[in-house]
Amino acid sequence: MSDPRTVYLADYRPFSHIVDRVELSFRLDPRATRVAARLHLRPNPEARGRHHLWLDGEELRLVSVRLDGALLDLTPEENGLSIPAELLPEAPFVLETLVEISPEANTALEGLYMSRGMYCTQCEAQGFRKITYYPDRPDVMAPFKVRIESDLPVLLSNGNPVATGEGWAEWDDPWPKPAYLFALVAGDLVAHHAPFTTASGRAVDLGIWVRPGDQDRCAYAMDSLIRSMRWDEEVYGREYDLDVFNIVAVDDFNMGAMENKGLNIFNSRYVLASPETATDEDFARIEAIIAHEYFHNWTGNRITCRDWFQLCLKEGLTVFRDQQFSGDMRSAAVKRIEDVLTLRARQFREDQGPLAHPVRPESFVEINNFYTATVYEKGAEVIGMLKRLVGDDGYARALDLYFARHDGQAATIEDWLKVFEDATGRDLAQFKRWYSQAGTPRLKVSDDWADGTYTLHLEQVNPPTPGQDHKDPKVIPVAVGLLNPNGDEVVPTTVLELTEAKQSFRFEGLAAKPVPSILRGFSAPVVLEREVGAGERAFLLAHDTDPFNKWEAGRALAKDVLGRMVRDGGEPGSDWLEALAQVAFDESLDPAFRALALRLPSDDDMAQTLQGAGMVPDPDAIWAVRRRAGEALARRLAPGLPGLMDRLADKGPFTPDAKAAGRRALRVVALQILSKLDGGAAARQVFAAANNMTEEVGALAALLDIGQGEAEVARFAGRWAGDANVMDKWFALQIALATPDWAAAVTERLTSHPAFDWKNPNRFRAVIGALSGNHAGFHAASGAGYRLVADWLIKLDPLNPQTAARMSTAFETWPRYDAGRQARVKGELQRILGTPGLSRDLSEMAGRMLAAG
Ligand code: B3K
Ligand code: ZN
Repeated sequence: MSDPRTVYLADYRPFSHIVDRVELSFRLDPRATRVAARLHLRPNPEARGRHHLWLDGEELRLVSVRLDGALLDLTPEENGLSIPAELLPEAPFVLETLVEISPEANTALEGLYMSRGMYCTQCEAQGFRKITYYPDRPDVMAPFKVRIESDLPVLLSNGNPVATGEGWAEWDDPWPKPAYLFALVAGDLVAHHAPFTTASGRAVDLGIWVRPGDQDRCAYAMDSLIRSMRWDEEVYGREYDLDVFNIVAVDDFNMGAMENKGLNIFNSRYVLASPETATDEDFARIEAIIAHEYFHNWTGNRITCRDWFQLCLKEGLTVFRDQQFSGDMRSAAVKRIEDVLTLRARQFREDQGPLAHPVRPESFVEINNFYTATVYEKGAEVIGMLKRLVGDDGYARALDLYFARHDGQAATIEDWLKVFEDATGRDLAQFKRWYSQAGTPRLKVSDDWADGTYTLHLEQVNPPTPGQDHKDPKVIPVAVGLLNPNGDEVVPTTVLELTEAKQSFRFEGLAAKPVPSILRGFSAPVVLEREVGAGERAFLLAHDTDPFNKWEAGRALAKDVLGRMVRDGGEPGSDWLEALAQVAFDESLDPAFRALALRLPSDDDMAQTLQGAGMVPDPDAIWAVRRRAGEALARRLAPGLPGLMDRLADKGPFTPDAKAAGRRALRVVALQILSKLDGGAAARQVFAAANNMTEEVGALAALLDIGQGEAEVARFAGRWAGDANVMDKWFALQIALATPDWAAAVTERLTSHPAFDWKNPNRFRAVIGALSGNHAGFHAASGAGYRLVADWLIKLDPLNPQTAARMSTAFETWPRYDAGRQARVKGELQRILGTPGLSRDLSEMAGRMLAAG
């Protein structure tokens, strides 16, 4: 799809000028904030020849422009200001602009906006142009000085504080940065402080800034920050580089958090936590996101991206780093399983539909639409493969070279791969296809056995994706181990490198035909296709020494069982039930692992799996089968569950660590299984006795899942009415667990609840996102789910196009389903596309999704 506003990677040109430094001065006012900018500029020798100067700018009221002190008479264009070449000196010069903006009217939450009386900014990717005229592109890097004038007590910006007085503050960021990392915050805030001393002895004042009253919910985020800083020193040799590091929590935010230099801004739900209000999942997410944004200081800020097509350079790497960190802080095996669950649920889903795109896209209309699971999660997987191929030492050498060679630069994927080539001597030309070819490869495996030789035949199939019909074979690292029929490992993990469409690998000198454990640790982001019987899966679930593949065997078994029930009816076989019972009550296994093993594949995962097998998934049938399988599992496990729950109950005071969280996770899974048979008795007890949010919300979910819990829903709302982050859970849960026929109606009822503040992105996501996530409810054959989501996207779009576009991915799976559902989705997408004044964001998304049919 080509739009007149399409931007292409191939069109990259260096900027005409160099910005040596930037001085900004803000006089804050809700309706008329004045922004004065002094840009110290000179022609860029790399751009060759004389050029005009283009400054991006949107929704700005230009008051004046001066060049070396002289007023210029210029009329801005809709999206920027052009200063003709003949007016520009060939020597360094100073350009001063004065503009006026209205933070209060900014509902898009991009640029400078207000959230409950506080000023804050979000500039990535292209929000700085809504603050002042500037070359808003990541390859233009400069040091910034900022002065803020306001009556509000706390005034923050990037870098180090320089001076402050009654009604003003000045900040200085010595590190050259692109405009997308600019940040400003002003508000009535209080800080939770802690000191940190870097490995080389720099004293850093850490501050987490929140609304008065929230300061006692910052301890976990602060602890996570300190551990992240230490870890980056120890594992990557990266130290922090300013005197202060500030984090601010805001309630209205389009995403999770933002890595602005020295001043990270966070969605409050990823900062504030106490045992009573945050689930263990929340604690883990806070730890991961605090780490992620902190790690960006080196992978993103010190080394940034040359252009937005290189987004995975910072995001894939930073996700990879935060996953390593969480693996080190918690159980690496459990973390890997969770990451693969997310990858399949979000990225494989994206890759199988109309929105599939390469890790490094080659064109876009709205860059905000490319902050995707492919860029982030698949981007991280690609780095994991690279590490596996060059080894841990090679990876460490390549990273050292990356930091040494590119510090202070705006780099590309070519630069990134070159440091691996230079550090390890390996040719990565073929590997680079992982960045340019979209789609999830399918890895077909068969084997044979003769005379002590076992042979694995591997074949990769790279299915076509939008705009990419033909694909060349990739380098796929396939980690394999072999087990003896008695369960001993005869060949420990070895990495086979599949580089051609088809290759065979031989293992010689074996006494008996082994059982292969393939794709250990999920060594590549592919779909493994191999005919395996239930017996072999159960064997691997019991004996595999690779924890990922142990879990995967149980997962595959569950999918086989559910898939067969959808196709042929019937009840789950005893192989599966017995295998799960073994795991559930095996006290030698980590409770967190057991909890994961007992979780059934989601409806959406089943739909994806059936689609992959060439079937048209029926959402109602999947829903019904999943319930029946859950009940069969409950009948098998029930006798042991109350005892298991007793053994898992917290003995001492609450701690958020992985071990305690794992016990609670298994306890809640056990409760949810038991509730299918006991009419909710145990869940009511747990709900009443809970001293932590994990069990409170886990028990509520157990009740809602069996169509009960009316009293608990009311009690929960009464208790938490004043806490927006907790109330988001209340909204989401009721919709997520509504039965298919009722999901749209429950959503509709909740959208007229007085606390449904649809302009708040968290609340909008909690409600509308929960409906899109209720597979059978969203895909109800009547089309009621589709219609309701489309109505709300159309309503949100004029105010907040970014969040509307992001949530439109609810529709991305439509080609999977039957003709009736397809027609209904297409109708809704056409209705969205036909809405007058639709944003560039949402029209690009709707257009791409429709192009599939
Ligand atoms: N870099 C930001 C995401 C910005 C999204 C802009 N639409 C947060 C992160 O990835 O850390
Ligand atoms: Zn990031």
